[in-house]
Order: sequence, then structure tokens, then C-alpha cells
Amino acid sequence: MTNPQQTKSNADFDAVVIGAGFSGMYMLHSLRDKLDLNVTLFEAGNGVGGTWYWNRYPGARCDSDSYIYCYTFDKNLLQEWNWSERYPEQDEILRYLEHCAERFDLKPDIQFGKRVVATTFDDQTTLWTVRTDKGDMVTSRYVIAAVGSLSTANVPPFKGLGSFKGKWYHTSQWPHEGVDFTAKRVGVIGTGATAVQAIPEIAQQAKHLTVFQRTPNFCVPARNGKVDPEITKARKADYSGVRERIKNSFFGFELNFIPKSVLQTTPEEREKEFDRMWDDGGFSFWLANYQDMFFSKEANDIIADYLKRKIRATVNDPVVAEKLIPKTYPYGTKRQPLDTNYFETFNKKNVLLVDASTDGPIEEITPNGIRAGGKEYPLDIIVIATGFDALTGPLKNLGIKGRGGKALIDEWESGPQTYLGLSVVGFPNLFMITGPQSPSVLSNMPVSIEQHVEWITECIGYMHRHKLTTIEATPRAQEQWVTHVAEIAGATLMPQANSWYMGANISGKPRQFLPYLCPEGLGGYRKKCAEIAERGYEGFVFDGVNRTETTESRAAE
Ligand code: NA7
Repeated sequence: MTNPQQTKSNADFDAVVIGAGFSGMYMLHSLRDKLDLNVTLFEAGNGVGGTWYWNRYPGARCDSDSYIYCYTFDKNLLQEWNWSERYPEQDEILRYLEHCAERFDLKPDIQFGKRVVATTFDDQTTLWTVRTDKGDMVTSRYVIAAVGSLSTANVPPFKGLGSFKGKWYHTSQWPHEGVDFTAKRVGVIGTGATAVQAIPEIAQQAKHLTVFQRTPNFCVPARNGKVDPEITKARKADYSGVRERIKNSFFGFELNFIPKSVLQTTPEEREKEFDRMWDDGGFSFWLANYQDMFFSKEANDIIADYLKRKIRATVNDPVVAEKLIPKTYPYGTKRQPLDTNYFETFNKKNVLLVDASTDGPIEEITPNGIRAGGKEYPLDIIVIATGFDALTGPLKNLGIKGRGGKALIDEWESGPQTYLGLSVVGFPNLFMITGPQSPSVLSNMPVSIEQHVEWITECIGYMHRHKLTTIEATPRAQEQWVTHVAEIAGATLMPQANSWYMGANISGKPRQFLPYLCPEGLGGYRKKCAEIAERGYEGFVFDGVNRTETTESRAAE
């Protein structure tokens, strides 16, 4: 390994990492312990965990199977850690991440309780200056934004919210001491993946629950529970195989599409497959269904019909069932919520559904509750489960200014533009982990995170070996990437939904497909990134020079 001192500048740090979730923790570990860099990490929270530090609402758990929702880079860690359930709850995932922070001795290099507010590139020194809300100001050669894709809460500007006399909470800013719903009249706004987890839990405790639905969701059962110890043993024995399979899979799971069109099946044949996926639970119905599900509306309708029948069979009141059935977008084009007794909850006497399209939308929040469709619903507590300013929101909040003082927020005014979802033209030495236009939220996040962290680590290692100071995407490469991402999305049904994938949940946000759906899957994207690196970082310039044209390729080192 090259001694980093060779490229030592007079910066305070070689690298500043922002965010101490899955991505930032591994980034810190990699740069510090593999490349021996001088790294600091700023984290707004008072502990590690990112998503799992903030999202403490009732029922919060991951929707990926625990044996693959974890770091896989350390063989011993994989053997040591034991998950209690198929999908562990928030507090267990947080314990895991705290364990990792201790195990890799990360905390001495993390500055907690400090939110980055300005990140500015200096054209003369080619260094970044990072400022926090606590008055810190440090310079660094590299900045790595490990701020997560779903970390900027979306609290819609409901008229009258400030006048509400009860308590209100956004699910991602949940009080650490919890919320007691006993004997309370509770309103939940939203029916996305978060609300689908929270509603059945809140309904068990609250005196009365009113759910304010804007758009119904297709849900499939999570089927959480203890994992058979024999299965766990077999997985542990084959973790290197598991790792290879998820790395090269389509979405970062051990799941594959059925290599057939649903239109070429008999009703009996496909019903059997649907039942199998339904019984398996989890994401198989969404991510391992017939291969034309995301492309053909005709195929999609057949698959959606199965889920609609399930809702009708579960919900006792046919009027309520109809309100809960999605009718305005193709199945799978909004994030799949996994449920445990979600539809059953609407059979409870203390639960009321207020549907925007049939009962009327939310008009205002009053001192005593919520007014929707001309009627006031009295409430003691409002739970705002309205999601996030996904993918771009967390990056825009960092106050990033690149070459010539150009602000990222302005550059992205009409939508994000990146190269590989890792880098942006005009922002040298700034890397994003699971940024927009990378597979990110369309994958099992830890798998994508590990890929990006390892790619960035290799890239910085390469720069040190070659005594290079800056790396920056070229306008041409970025333009081609943005076009490619949009073309792929345009060939699917994804743009037909008003989803947060399309930026449609935030008023005024440009309508653009935000993640990257690689036609060859996550494995294909990984290969693409690796090949770009092997060709001397094609589409990037180092110190203003295109090395793919001027020097030997990395493979020849
Ligand atoms: P989501 O999936 O964005 O869901 C938010 C919900 O809130 C959804 O039902 C929205 O309806 C609803 N919403 C949003 N804004 C409003 C307003 N202004 N009025 C009424 N209802 C509104 O967020 P989640 O937190 O559930 O999940 C986010 C991801 O976190 C999840 O997918 C996992 O990846 C982890 P809409 O459908 O937009 O009409």
C-alpha cells in the first residue's frame, strides 16, 4: 500500500465522512483501517445507526431478511452475530450497529451531535471545508456523503399543524422514550411502508385510531418469526456463497425473477406460483415475480388482481375493502410495504379509514384534530407517516458548493445529475454512497452500500498510489449516465406511479426517476463500476486530465 503521507496536504483531514449509519461506519473503517487515512466523521445524532437511530416508531423493523441485512465484509462478524428473527426490530438493528462501532473501534473518530451545514470546495487549494451547526470548520481532501437515501423527513405543510393542542410526531423523529397511546384517540397520516408497520401496533394500544389514506398500497405479508436454527446454521456455513449470490443478484437478495411471461401461463399455473410467493412472504412477490411484471401493464394487471382479491378476502366490510384497493398505478411501482395484520386491522371496531378520494382529503389540522372532507375527526395524538424527501433531500441539506462556488442545490434544480450515482461534475473529490441514479433504494441497502464503499476506497487508494489530487466526473460521462438511467426507467411501468421514486411525494420536486434500475441488476451495475475503474476510471478526470487516454489502465499496474 502507498503511504498516504505521499499525498499529504495541509488539510486537517484526508477525508470527512458525513453520517454514521451503515454506510458512514463502513466508510470510516475502510478509509482509516485499510488506507490508513486520517478521517473524521460528523453525525447529527448522538449515537451511531442512521436510519435505525432515528426511526423508532412502533413496529419499526427492516423488510429485508436479517441474514442479508448486515455487513458481509467481515467473515468473523457474520459468524459471531445472531439475529433473533427473520426481520429484526429497530432496537436490535441499532444494537448490531453499536456492536460494529465497538468492534471496529469507530467511535473515537466520530463527532456526534454535529450536523453538517456547509461543504465548500476551494478552487485554489482543491480542498473541501466542512462546517457544522456546532461551529466546527475543518478542511479535507475528500468528502464522502453517507447521509442515507431516506433521512430527510417530509412533514407536509398542513394548514393549522401549529394550532394542534395534542401531540404530533413524524415517524422518523420519534421520541427515544416512546409514545404511550393508551386511552388516546390517534390519527395516522399516510399508508406507506412505515404506516403499514405502525398501524397494527398503534391500533392495539389506542382507544381509537383514524387512518388518513391518500393512496392505498398493495401489501404482502412479511411472515416474520423465528428462523429455524438449522437454516441459520446452513446459512452461516455458506456465508461466502450467500455473499457472492447477493452481490451478483438483481436486487441484493437471494431472489430471482421467474424467467417467463405471466401472459404465457395458465390461470392454474400462475395461481400456484402466486400462492407460493404469498406464503414465502417478504419481497419475493415483488422482486421475484414473473419477469414482465415491471414492463407490461397487461402482465402487471394479472399479478395485481391476485393482491386485490387478497384484500377483499381479508377486509370484512366491502366498502372499506374497496377503499384499500389501489386502482391508480401498476403494482410494484411504489415501494412494497410488508405487513403483519395490516388489512386485518381495519376489521377492528376501534379503527376508522378516512380515504382522500372517497371521504375527502385532509383540509387542515385543527386545535382538536384533523378536518378532512368537511368533517372534523377529534384526536389526542397525530402520527405523521408521510415519508421522506428521498435521495436528493439529504444531499441538498449539506450546503454543498463545488467549483466556482456552484451550489449542488442549483445544479440539481431540475433534477439530480450524477455519474454512476457516485459523483457529480463540478464537485471534485466528493463521493456519494447510494446516491441518486445508483441502485440504492431499489436494492437491499447494505449490499449496495458495501459496493459503493469498496469502490470509493479503491478509487482513493488508486489516487494515492498515483499521487493524484482530484477526481471529477466528465460532463459527457454524466450526461450519458443521466440519459441511460432515464431511458431504462422509461421502458418500465415505474413512471406511472406518483411515488417517491419519482419525486412525486414532495410538492415542487422535479418528476424524475431517482434510483437506477440496472437492466443487468445489481450485479450488472457492480460490474459496470468495476470495469470503469479497471479502465483507469473511464468518465473521470484526475487533476483535470483524462487518464484513460493518457496512461496505462489500472489493470496494467
Ligand atoms: P412513503 O412511502 O413516502 O409513504 C408516505 C405516506 O404518506 C404515503 O401514503 C403518502 O401518500 C402519504 N402522504 C404523503 N404526503 C401526504 C400529504 N400531504 N397528505 C396526506 N398523505 C400524505 O413513506 P414511508 O415512511 O412509509 O416509507 C418510506 C421508506 O422508508 C420505505 O419505503 C422504506 O424504504 C423505508 P401517497 O402515496 O404519496 O399519496
